[in-house]
This record gives sequence, structure tokens and C-alpha cells, in this order.
Amino acid sequence: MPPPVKLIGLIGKTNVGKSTLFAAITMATVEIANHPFTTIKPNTGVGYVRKKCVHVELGLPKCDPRTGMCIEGNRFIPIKVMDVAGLIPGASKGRGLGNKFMDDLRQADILIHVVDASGSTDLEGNPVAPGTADPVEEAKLIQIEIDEWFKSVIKRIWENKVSKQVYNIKYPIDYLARNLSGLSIKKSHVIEALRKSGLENKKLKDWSINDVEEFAVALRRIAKPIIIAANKIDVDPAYDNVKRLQKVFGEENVIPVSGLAELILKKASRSGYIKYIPGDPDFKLSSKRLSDQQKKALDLIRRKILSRYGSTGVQQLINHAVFNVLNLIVVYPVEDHHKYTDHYGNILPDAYLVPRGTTAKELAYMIHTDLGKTFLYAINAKTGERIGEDYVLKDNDVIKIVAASAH
Ligand SMILES: Nc1nc2c(ncn2[C@@H]2O[C@H](COP(=O)(O)OP(=O)(O)O)[C@@H](O)[C@H]2O)c(=O)[nH]1
Ligand SMILES: [Mg+2]
Repeated sequence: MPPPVKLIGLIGKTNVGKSTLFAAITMATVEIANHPFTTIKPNTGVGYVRKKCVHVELGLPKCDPRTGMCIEGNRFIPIKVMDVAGLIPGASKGRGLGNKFMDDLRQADILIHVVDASGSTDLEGNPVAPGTADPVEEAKLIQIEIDEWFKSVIKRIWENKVSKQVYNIKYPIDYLARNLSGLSIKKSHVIEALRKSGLENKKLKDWSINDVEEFAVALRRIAKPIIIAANKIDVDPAYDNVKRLQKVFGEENVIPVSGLAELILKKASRSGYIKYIPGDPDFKLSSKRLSDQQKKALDLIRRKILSRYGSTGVQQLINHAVFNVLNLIVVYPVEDHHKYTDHYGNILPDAYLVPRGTTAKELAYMIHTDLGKTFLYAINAKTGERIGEDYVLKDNDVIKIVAASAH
């Protein structure tokens, strides 16, 4: 049982560059055989977080990733990404494609709201002259939309309870968590949202409609955090709009990107024209001949994007979502803690993305239920130290689990 895989949902109106960004995120620059996800829906793909591989720190010449890849010491670890099409104003009330949209949203652990930072798409998704549309207004509207959806869901659950006059539950935690599990909402989310809205000690029947709404908004922020991908930074008016977006939503919540540039670089790299590692601040031309037009396009990307913003922003966007917002760390389970291998001799075959705070025993359960049940102790492969079941895993830990009976 691998760790529960987080799902990133891309949302945004038409023409902001969602499909292009999705293609850029889910295209691998090198051929890779497999990903660990058995079922992938049509609008779902595999993207990768990038992290300095622990094999470098350990002084090993290479590693053998079973999933994802390692390029020049950079480990690319798979995550799931979903293109949530059909976001239109009124979606929370089931308008247009609204219901399908909400269905997709249920499964997402984090939402990336793609906006056209160049201001060349109006609220209905029609192309307009760059600098005309206001991405700040658009981003505000979307957050309201998602909040409204949460309010209506919580209100329904609350009314259900109150109308049945079942007032005997003391605290609403379990009731709420049970009724919200279909939205990928965990008990811990409910507890945190109750605390944030100051409702931990208030019986559900005593909640006012105001309490309901406050809780709904707090829960939305925790269970479906939204970050903004300020797209099309290659178009000039984007520069000022990025600044404005960061001012309104916080610098950490707005990542400037160019999905198109990332897609072009990945394609050029895949075809052998350039050497480019996703997330890098620059690329190198290879010996393969480029046409003048190709040269011009690549030069434009370098001038307008890479030298101005430091990267296309796409890898940074995914890394930010996974490491900073979802707060996941990377741990490497191994079977041989001297050689850092599995029993076939593969070096550091697995990189698990786990929530910060995960313990050694919880990791054992993620690897295999039997391993969790028969857990004796673990070994920190970097130090050789024996660690107990309550040991809280650190980022980049290499861990061997020792169980009662080896199968
Ligand atoms: N200048 C620029 N145009 C982009 C970028 N990303 C996408 N586009 C263009 O925006 C238009 C809409 O893109 P698309 O991905 O179909 O948007 P969607 O409707 O949101 O899925 C297309 O003409 C794209 O080529 C970008 O980073 N920069
Ligand atoms: Mg599209």
C-alpha cells in the first residue's frame, strides 16, 4: 500500500491556458516506463515534483527509481494532476458544466487556479487585448465561488441534522467528518476548521447560519487550499498583474508561470534540440540544428521569461503546492540499510511523499499492512541508529523497517 497520492486540481475559465499548462506539467522530458497509479481518468495525468535526490547526499553515483526518474541528481517523484474543465460563474449552483466540475473538485487535495495574468481573456473566456481584463477580479470571484459551494454543502449537512432533531451529539466532529469524507475531507481538517472558527465547543444545534458559513470558509481553506498560477508571463502586461495579484493574495499564493514556454522547452528537450531539466533557470543548445524560427522562439523564452523570472515557473508551482502547501516530505524506504537498496539491489528505488509528522510505524503501514502489523523497530540508514515506532520522519530520511517475521 503506497502512501495516499495527493491530487492537484487545475481550475480556471476557458482560454487562460489550462490545457497547455496541464500538457506541460504532465509531459516528461525523458521516456519513463511506469507510474504507481493504476487508474487514471481521461482528464488526469502524472506530474512530478523535483527534489535533490538523497543519492547525492549519500555520495552514491546513481539511483534506480522504480517510478519517476532521476536526472543529474534531481529526483522527479510522481503526483497526480487533474484538468478540471468547465469552470464558469455560477458553477456552485450547478449551472452549465457545474455539476461535473464539482464532482471533479471533490477529489482534489489542492486547487491551482490558473489565471491569464496578461489580462487578455475576459470573464467569459473571450480573447481581448492584453492588459484589458483584470486577473485580480477573476481570482476573487473564483474564491467566492468555491467558498459558496462549501457553504451550501455544510448548510445541507447542518440542516439535515437539525431538522431530524437529533440533538444528542455533543460535539459535531465525527458527524461532520463522516458526512464530508466524499469531499476528500479528513477528520483532522474538520478539527482544525472548528478550532479556526471557534466552534469546537458549540453543539451543532446551537450553530447560527453565520457559524455555518464561517466554518465552511475555514474548512475550504484547509481542505481545498487554492494557489494561483499567474499564467502567460511572457506577455508584457503580466508583469504588473503578477505584482498586483501577489499584493492581494499574498506573495506565497501567486506563482508566475508560462505553461506554453515550459511545453516548448520540454518538447525541444525531448526531441534533442536542447538540454533542459524542468525547473532549471536556463537551457543549453545541443548540436542538433535548429531552424531560424525555432532559434527565435527559444531566444524569446530566454529573454522574456527565464532571465526575468528565473524559470518558467511550472516546476516551482508543483513543488510549492506539494512541499509548502500540502506540507509533504520525501522519505526513502530501503531493505538494505548499508547499501540503500531493495532486495534486488536497486538503489533507493522508492521515494515516498508523506505528510510531515508521519511516524516510522505509519510508514511501515504505507509500505505494507503486514509490515505495519509486525513492526519491531526501524533503522535510520544515514546514521545506522535504531529508531522506535513513534519516530517522526524527517525530510530525506532513508529508512529500513525491521519486522517480526520476514516473509
Ligand atoms: N502567450 C502565452 N499564451 C499561452 C500560454 N499558455 C497558453 N497560451 C495560449 O492561450 C490560448 C488558450 O490556451 P488553452 O491551453 O487552450 O487554454 P484553456 O482553454 O484554459 O485550456 C492558446 O492560444 C494558447 O496557445 C502562455 O504561457 N503564454
Ligand atoms: Mg482547455
